Amino acid sequence: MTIFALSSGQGISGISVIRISGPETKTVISKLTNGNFPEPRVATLKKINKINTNELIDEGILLWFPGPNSYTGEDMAEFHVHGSVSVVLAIQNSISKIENCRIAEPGEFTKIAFQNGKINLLKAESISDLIRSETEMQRQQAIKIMSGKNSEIYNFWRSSLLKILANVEAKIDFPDEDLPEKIINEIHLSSSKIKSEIKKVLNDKKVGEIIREGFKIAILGPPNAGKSSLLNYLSRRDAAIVSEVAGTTRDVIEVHLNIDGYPVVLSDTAGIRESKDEIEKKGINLALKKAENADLNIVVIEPKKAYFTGFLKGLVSSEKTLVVVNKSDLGIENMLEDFSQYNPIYISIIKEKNIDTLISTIRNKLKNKFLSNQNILITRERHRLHLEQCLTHLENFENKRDEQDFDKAAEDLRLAARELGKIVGKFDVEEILGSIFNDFCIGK
Ligand SMILES: Nc1nc2c(ncn2[C@@H]2O[C@H](COP(=O)(O)OP(=O)(O)OP(=O)(O)O)[C@@H](O)[C@H]2O)c(=O)[nH]1
Ligand SMILES: [Mg+2]
Repeated sequence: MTIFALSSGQGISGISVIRISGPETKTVISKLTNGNFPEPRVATLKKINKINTNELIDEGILLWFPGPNSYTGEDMAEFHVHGSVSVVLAIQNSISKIENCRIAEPGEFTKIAFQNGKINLLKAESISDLIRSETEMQRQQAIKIMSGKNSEIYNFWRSSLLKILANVEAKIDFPDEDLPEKIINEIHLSSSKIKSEIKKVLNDKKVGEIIREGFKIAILGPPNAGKSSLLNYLSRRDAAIVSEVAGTTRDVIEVHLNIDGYPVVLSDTAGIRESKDEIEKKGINLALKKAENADLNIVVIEPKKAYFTGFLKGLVSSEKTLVVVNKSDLGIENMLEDFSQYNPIYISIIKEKNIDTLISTIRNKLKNKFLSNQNILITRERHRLHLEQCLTHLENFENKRDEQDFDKAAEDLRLAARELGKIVGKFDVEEILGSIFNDFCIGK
């Protein structure tokens, strides 16, 4: 099957790139262009016609990459045309009329590259991360994995385990020959060394995942305290409706921010109160869920209602909560409760007072959260699960010290090595392929 897709962004742009990969690539080129077939990897200016006619669609650059020296390993081509919706549609329409040509699924080019051994799974994932990266930190993390740093370490652990396995298997194959004491000691030493290295990587406060997904901050509090005003102020746009009506926000409103290079996902939520309104109740439930999953909760209240009840009372005693008293312009002298225990930050969004203190407090929390002295960072839950599984198998292995258990111990090692292989894509990959490539964009 030959696949094609718009690989550059949707909509109007200077240039659009349509990519083709598969055995019919040559046919596509011959049917859409006239004249000499282009030289491999040489940008060639071509008139691009509607299929089987001389009706011109556009003029553009054609690149021809014969396989296997291409991104996917198959024959590939790229049409660089004017970035117009109608030009792209006309070209795609013409290609789709050729037999065995169809539009690509999300991530399909990269999936083929992986299947043809051009890249490993970690690299495929990091390509997706790089495309999605919004901040410098996310870009650096993706490029580090893309260049193979993590793969090297996982592969090294895996090959060390396979070496141990070879020794254990030797014992099974030649049971009469005693393994020298030295080798048995080495086996245990090297397996426990790998175990402690994996443990160290797992004990990472999820920094890699937070970099990839963004540090999640939820704004919560009673209605009308100024939560939406705060979201708008921090994101420098009117993302949420602000009004003096209590209960304005119902849905969760999410904005992506870049604070000093740190990726942040900021959520504004419905004001929390007892409500009989079905829609408002749903909004409040969403707010509670956001609070649970957030890395930091900012609880906003106003001076005239400066007390916490119910859910908020529990939330403010949590370590991941920052208490903010907004509307300080209305006076904080008459606040009912002594708030010093919460270490609140007093701000006024309308008068733009003290918000810099709030921002620098958030900044410090971010700095601490993103601090890591790890050599490699886990960027996805998938990797974490495989590493945890690997540890379990290694522990099982270490618990089998008797000679008669050697064949079972060998199986534990095999399973442990397989878990590491799954991260890089060396074993049983079919079932995990779908879940990885599905969240790519089309054309990559
Ligand atoms: N005086 C004063 N009013 C403010 C300040 N910040 C926000 N307000 C006003 O407070 C009202 C409520 O603001 P919102 O941002 O909509 O409050 P909210 O917490 O999102 O409210 P809900 O969505 O209903 O839960 C609006 O009329 C704002 O203009 C402030 O610093 N001082
Ligand atoms: Mg609101």
